Amino acid sequence: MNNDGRGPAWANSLFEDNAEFGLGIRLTVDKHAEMARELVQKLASTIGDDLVTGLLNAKQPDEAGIHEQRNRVVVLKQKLAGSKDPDARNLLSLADNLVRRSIWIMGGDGWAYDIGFGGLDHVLASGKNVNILVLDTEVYSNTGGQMSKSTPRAAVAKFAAGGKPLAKKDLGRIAMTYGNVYVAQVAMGHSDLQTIRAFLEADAYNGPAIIIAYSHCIAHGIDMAKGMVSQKAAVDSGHWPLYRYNPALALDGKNPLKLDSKPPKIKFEDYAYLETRYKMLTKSNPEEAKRLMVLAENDVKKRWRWFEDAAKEWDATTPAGTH
Ligand SMILES: Cc1ncc(C[n+]2csc(CCOP(=O)(O)OP(=O)(O)O)c2C)c(N)n1
Repeated sequence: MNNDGRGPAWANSLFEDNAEFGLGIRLTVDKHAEMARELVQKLASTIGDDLVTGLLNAKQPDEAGIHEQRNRVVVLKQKLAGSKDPDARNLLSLADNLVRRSIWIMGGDGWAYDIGFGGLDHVLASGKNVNILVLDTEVYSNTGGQMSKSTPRAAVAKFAAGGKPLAKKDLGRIAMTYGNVYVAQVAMGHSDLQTIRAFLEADAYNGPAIIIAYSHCIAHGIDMAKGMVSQKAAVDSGHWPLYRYNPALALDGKNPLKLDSKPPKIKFEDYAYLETRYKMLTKSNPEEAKRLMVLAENDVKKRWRWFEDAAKEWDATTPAGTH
């Protein structure tokens, strides 16, 4: 909370309806804002033309714009205070909704990739202005490290004691296929600047946005005091490409995809074997560890090539970014 008593309001529902719950809050806020705008118009003679115009046409892309709108709402409330008119009283209770609100939906990979994926997909396809943050630990952490669809090939997890045989699901690429969804992949330990950029862009984007954040975890079998070292190695190996896909750029005929990390400079295994989740298979089943590591390295190369190509080539006639 800041000195004015303002800050994020938090609510949580169930694991399986997290995305839908957040969408419901978005729809409610939008409806209240619409009702407030109608009342502002209805009460224009009491409120005064200048304030009505200011309130209804306010651009609020950033903090400065939001601050100005908050000041207008203060003046509006002063004008309405004490009125017995039911419309004025109604507007008083709705007026705060005239200030833009960001809605953030947060959860882990078990939620986003698996159990809550149907809901997440529905919310992405809604076109509504919500932001989604996936804290991707590549396992179900809270319940003790079970495999999710985000677990990379060759990593050992509960239900994948012999090493995960299949490649990691690529949630970012799935989201990108919609064309009107802002998508970013970030790793604070590699670039805090790129992370901040992604958050600001996601928030400013008028539509659904999803940020997938590499989240080191005790279940990886690492020294948690050195989590940022793992984050950096994940990016340097190409396992975790940093990128931002902003459909707003496509509307200007530009390539919406920006690859923010450099080509792999260490091998995938140089990153993976920093972590017990990969290393333990070399002890329990060295042959299988070798076999899976070759396939995992190939997963990384293939994914990297896809991102590199997509960031270079852009067909400006593709009508992405429309919603
Ligand atoms: C529908 C449902 N299934 C299972 C659970 C049990 N559960 C609680 S937390 C959790 C793991 C969550 O994993 P993830 O989404 O990756 O988040 P993390 O713990 O990694 O932050 C599970 C399976 C639940 N609460 N609801």
